Amino acid sequence: MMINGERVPFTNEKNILDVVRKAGIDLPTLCYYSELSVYGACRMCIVEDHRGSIHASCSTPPKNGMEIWTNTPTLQKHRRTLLRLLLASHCRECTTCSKNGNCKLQDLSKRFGIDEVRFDKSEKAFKDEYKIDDSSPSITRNPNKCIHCGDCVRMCSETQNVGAIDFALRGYNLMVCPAFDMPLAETECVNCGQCSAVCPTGAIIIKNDVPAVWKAIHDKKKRVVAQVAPAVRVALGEAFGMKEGENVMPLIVAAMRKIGFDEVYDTSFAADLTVIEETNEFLHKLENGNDLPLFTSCCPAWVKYVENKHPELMSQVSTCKSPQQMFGSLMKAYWKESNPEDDRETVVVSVMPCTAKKAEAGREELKTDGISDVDIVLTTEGLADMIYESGIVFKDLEPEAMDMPFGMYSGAGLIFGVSGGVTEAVIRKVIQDKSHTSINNIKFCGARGLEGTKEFELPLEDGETVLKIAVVSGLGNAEKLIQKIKSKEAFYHFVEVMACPGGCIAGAGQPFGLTDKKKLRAKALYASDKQTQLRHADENPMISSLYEGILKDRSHELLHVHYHK
Ligand code: HC0
Ligand code: SF4
Repeated sequence: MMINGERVPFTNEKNILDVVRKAGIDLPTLCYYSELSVYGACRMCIVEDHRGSIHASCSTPPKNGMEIWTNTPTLQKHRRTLLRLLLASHCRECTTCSKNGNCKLQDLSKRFGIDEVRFDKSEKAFKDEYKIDDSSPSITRNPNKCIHCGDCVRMCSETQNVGAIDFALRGYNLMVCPAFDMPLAETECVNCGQCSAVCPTGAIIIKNDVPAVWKAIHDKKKRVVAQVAPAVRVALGEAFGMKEGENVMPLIVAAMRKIGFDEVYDTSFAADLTVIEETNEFLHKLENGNDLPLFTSCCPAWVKYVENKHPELMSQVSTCKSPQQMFGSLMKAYWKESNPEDDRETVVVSVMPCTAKKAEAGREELKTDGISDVDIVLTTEGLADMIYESGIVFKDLEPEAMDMPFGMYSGAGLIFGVSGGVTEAVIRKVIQDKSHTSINNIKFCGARGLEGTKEFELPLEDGETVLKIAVVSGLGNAEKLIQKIKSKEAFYHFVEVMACPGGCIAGAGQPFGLTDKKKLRAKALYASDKQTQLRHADENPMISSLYEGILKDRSHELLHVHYHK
C-alpha cells in the first residue's frame, strides 16, 4: 500500500494503524492498544484516502493498492477539533494532576498545538461534577478526567475477566464506573491496577504512598527498611531515560541510601523462602495425591480473584505468604529477636511493580498483633518520583551492593518477576540433579515465554511420575484454565497464576509496557539469573541459617497464611 506517496509493504498487520506505525509514523491514538480489542472511539488515528474519504486506521484492514495520507489539512483540522471537544469537558488541573507529564491527552494537546479551548466551563463546574472514588487501597478513580476511551473497561473485562467497571448512562451523562456507581472497594475489583496502566489520562491513578514514606524516613525514631521486588530493577531505569530492560539494581540501592532508607534488601531473598515452603507443600500434596493442582499464592490479585469467583478453590491455593509478606513478617520478628535493645520502630517499605501489593499489605490476615507485616508499598514509579524529587542524578550514581543478610538471593528467587519464574524456581528445587547443566536445561521445560497460557509435562527422575504443569498470566486466561479443570477436560499437578499479562514485569506500577518492553524485561531477569552464583533456593546460605534459627519453630507462623475473606 502507499502511505504519504511511499510504497510500504505489509504482511500480517491487522489494521492500517499498525502498517503506518511500522513505517515509522507515530499516528496518535487515545484508545488503541494492540493487546486489547479495537474500540475505534477516539478517531485520533484517522487517515485520508485518495478519494478524500476519512478512515479510522485502527479499525480498517490494510489492502493492496490502498493509498492513504496521514497528515493532510483535513486530518489536522479534525484532530484539533476532536481534542478541543475532549478538553471542553475535561478538567484542566494539569499542574496538580498525578499524570502531569505522563498524560496522553496533555501530550496530544501539545503535539497538535491546542492553545485555547472553546465551550469552556468554569473550574468550579468541573470540580463539582463527579465525586472521586478513593475507596480502593490501590487505585483512585476520578471520573472528571475520563475521556470515555473504554481502555480500562476492556482491560478489566477482556483481559482480566473481572468486569468491575463499565460504561453507564447515555449521551452527555455517559461515564465509566462500577455497577450502581458503588465504591470500587465494594466491587469484585482485584486491585491489579491494569485499568490504570492503560488509562491515558488521570481518570484512574495509582494510590500515592510517597508522602507516607517521606514521613517515616524523616522520623528519627523509625528504622525504615526497604525490600525491592524482582521486577522493579528491570524497569525503573526507563523512568530516567536508560535502556529498556536494563538491570539497574545497584543504582537503586545507591539512590535509596541517599534518600534515607536505613537498610535496603531484596524481595528475591524472600522468594527463595517461598520456593522452599511452596515446594514442600507441593511435594506433600503430591504424595497424598489430593487437593491438586496446587495453585501459587504470590499474586494477591489472583488470590482475590479466587476468593471472589471460585471460593471453593481456596483450599488448593498455597498457604505460603507471598515473598513480600514473608519478608515483612520475618524482618520484624528477626529484628525484635536479635536487637531487643533497639527501641526504634521498624517500618517495612516495599518497592513493587504492583498495585495489588498495596491491598495485600493491608489485609487483616497479614497483621501480627494488629500491626501490618509490611507498612507501606511504593510502586516502581513511586520510587522513581522520590529519586526525581531528591534531585539524584540516577544515571550518574556509583553502583552499591544490597545490605546483608537479607540482600542475598538465588537466581531462582530473581526470576519470580516474570511469568513462569515461580514454576521454574520450584522445578529447580524438585529435581534431584542440581548440576549446572541440569539447572540450565530447565529453561527448555516450557515455563518460559510471554504466552498467556503455557502447559507442559515434566518427567521426574524416579522414572514414574510425570508432572503436569500450567503457567498462566492474565486472569482471563486463568479463568479459562479453571473451567478446563472443573470440567475435567484437563488435570494439572501445579498451576502458577499471575494476574498481569507476562507476570510482574508488566505490573501496573511499572512504566507502562507493551509486548516488546516485556520481552526486554524478561530477558534481563533471565540474564541476571544466569549471572548469579546461586541458582537454586537451597543454595542460599542465609536461608539455611534462618531454618536453623528463628524459623526452626516458627516457619508456619511467619511464612504461611490462612485467608478468611
Ligand atoms: Fe512480584 Fe513477588 S515476583 S509477586 O511478581 O512471588 O509485585 O517483581 O515482588 O511478593 O519475589 C510483584 C515482582 C514480587 C512477591 C516476589 C512473588
Ligand atoms: Fe501484582 Fe504481579 Fe499479580 Fe500483577 S502479576 S497483580 S504485578 S503480583
